[in-house]
Amino acid sequence: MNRIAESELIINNRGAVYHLNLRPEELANTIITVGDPDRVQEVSKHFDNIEGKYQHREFVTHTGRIGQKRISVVSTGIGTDNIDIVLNELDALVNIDFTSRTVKKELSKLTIVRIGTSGSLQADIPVDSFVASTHGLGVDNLLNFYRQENNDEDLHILKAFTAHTQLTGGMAAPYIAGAGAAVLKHFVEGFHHGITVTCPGFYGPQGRVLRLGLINPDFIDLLTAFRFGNHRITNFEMETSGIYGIGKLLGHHCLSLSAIVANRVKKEFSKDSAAAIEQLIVKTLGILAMN
Ligand code: R1P
Ligand code: URA
Repeated sequence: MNRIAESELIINNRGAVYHLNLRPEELANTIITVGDPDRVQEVSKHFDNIEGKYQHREFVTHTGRIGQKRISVVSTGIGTDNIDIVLNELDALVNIDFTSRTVKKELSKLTIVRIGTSGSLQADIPVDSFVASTHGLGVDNLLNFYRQENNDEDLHILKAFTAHTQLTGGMAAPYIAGAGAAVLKHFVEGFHHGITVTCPGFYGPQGRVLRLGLINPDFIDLLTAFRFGNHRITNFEMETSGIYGIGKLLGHHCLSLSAIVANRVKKEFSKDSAAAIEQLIVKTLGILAMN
């Protein structure tokens, strides 16, 4: 077994992984990720008990229980650059022995569910509704640094998307990864399903113009118009493709859920986004506690 060097897997004086500041025993196998560090307490306030609170930089974790179910809620901050850190460190916490610094023989599968906010790309997916992402389609470049594994349907969607948007060359090559089917199947009633596009920014990369001009101002309309069989792009945000891409390569069950706070077709923003997020948190915890 190859020993992973101190420079590659950084463990602090507390015996905790570098960015997340978590020791293996401080993490549950069911994990909720949220972008906003302040949203961690909005999730953990629903726990029956909280056994530990941990923080380093924007990475806040609360671990506790709802009934018998042990759950950790972890903030990721914004963007797939942070997702690279969070997913790799969550996996290291369960699948690497911190004493011998070797990969364990028996690998564990985590259930990782993102509760985030997002912009709808379809007129019929209104603000304050919820989306469960069937796929994360990344235009953020993260997975292009890893050896990817795709099934045939994913590759067909990607090929159709590349032909439709002509998004190659100058910008990052798109990539795709599906949701964990074992967890997606519990999130049907009350959720729109569709492809979520993950962008490397909130303004230009999501077609928002404040003062800067865009190279491809039609990009957002192309996303709305894209169809492949029954698949369409429902929404975009900034983490899903990284979670699905890295999570799948590492063998975890991942799902991204979004409260729609903006509808970019109808040019509307939620009048009470906090209430929509609270509803999504309660609904998600109810489903996770039962499964
Ligand atoms: C942008 O405002 C942020 O909101 C969305 C995007 O993915 C991005 O992180 O998710 P969160 O509300 O989970 O942060
Ligand atoms: N988060 C995003 O990334 N985009 C939106 O439009 C809303 C939330």
